[in-house]
Amino acid sequence: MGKFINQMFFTLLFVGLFGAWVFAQSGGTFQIEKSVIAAGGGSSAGDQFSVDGTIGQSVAGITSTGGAFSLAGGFWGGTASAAPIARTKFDFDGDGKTDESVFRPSDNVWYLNRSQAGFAGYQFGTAGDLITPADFTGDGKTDVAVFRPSTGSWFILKSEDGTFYGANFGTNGDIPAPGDFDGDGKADLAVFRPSTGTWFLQRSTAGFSAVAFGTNGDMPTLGDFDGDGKTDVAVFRPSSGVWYRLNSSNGSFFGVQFGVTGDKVVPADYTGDGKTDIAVWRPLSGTWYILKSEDGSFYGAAFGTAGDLPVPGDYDGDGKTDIAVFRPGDGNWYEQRSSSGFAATHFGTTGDKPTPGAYVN
Ligand SMILES: [Ca+2]
Ligand SMILES: [Ca+2]
Ligand SMILES: [Ca+2]
Ligand SMILES: [Ca+2]
Repeated sequence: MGKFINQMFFTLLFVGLFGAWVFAQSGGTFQIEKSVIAAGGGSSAGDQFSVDGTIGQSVAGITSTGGAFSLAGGFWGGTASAAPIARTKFDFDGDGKTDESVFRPSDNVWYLNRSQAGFAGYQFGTAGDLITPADFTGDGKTDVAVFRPSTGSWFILKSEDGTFYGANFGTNGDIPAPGDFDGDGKADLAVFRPSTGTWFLQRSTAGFSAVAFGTNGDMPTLGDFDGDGKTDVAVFRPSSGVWYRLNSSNGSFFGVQFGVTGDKVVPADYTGDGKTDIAVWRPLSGTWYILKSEDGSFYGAAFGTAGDLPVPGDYDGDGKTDIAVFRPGDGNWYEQRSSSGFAATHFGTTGDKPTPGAYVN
């Protein structure tokens, strides 16, 4: 019917422009095979039919009938789909952009400079807690959360309604390493136990798992390196600068040397291909080194100085993690945003822990 309506449209257009130069459809019975998408309109008349009105989404559901035809408007097929949930890290308002945010140990308050919802402060946690912000509830908004080493307890402030819940998982000396290990959209409670080189995962859908991987002195490195939507069990070994991981997609082992002792591990998806890139920040020179997941090549970028804390995040929401640092001395954020360019923001003060640096070891 696309053709038919187009003909009809042009016919009417020509009628309008040239008056009597009429090109009309006529015949006994029309077979209308396709629908038009918007821009219908006008009318056409003949011996066996008469169609009036607009055919398109705005009048979908209406059935036109006549002597020799029946025309049913309809909605486009498929079921209504909800807007996709942004899965951006350290994004407390769920707008797809990482928010500048800090935890202040002196008053146990989380201060959030949310990119869309604005300022918020939550007193949550106590001295000695380790901050563990992640989206545990799966609504696309990062939840304020802490791990309490003294009791092996997690406390999570739900983004949905501001209530909190607690769970015991892990013990003193464990390094919290929450991630979405089963790929259901919810971060899972997880710890790495250096003393035995064991990961303990409490997966939200797939349940409990213990995985022997890594050794004492290793640092857990959170990311989805193989891009299957599941966080991979992975560590960085500072003594040798080697990254080791188990690819969640097929269980295969992978190791690569990248970085040296003293580097900060800052794995994230800097290139925007959906795979976490292995990356380090070297404090002495303030240099970022990023190993591209696409082709295994690497690049370096000088950004930040000694004493800064690396806070990689997607501050401009373009799907690529941006290199960024928090300067504890003055509470300034410096961001080299992949699409929006450089930005400097003051948020926080001396002694604050920037939440996007929560898993930077
Ligand atoms: Ca945000
Ligand atoms: Ca999960
Ligand atoms: Ca994975
Ligand atoms: Ca970005």
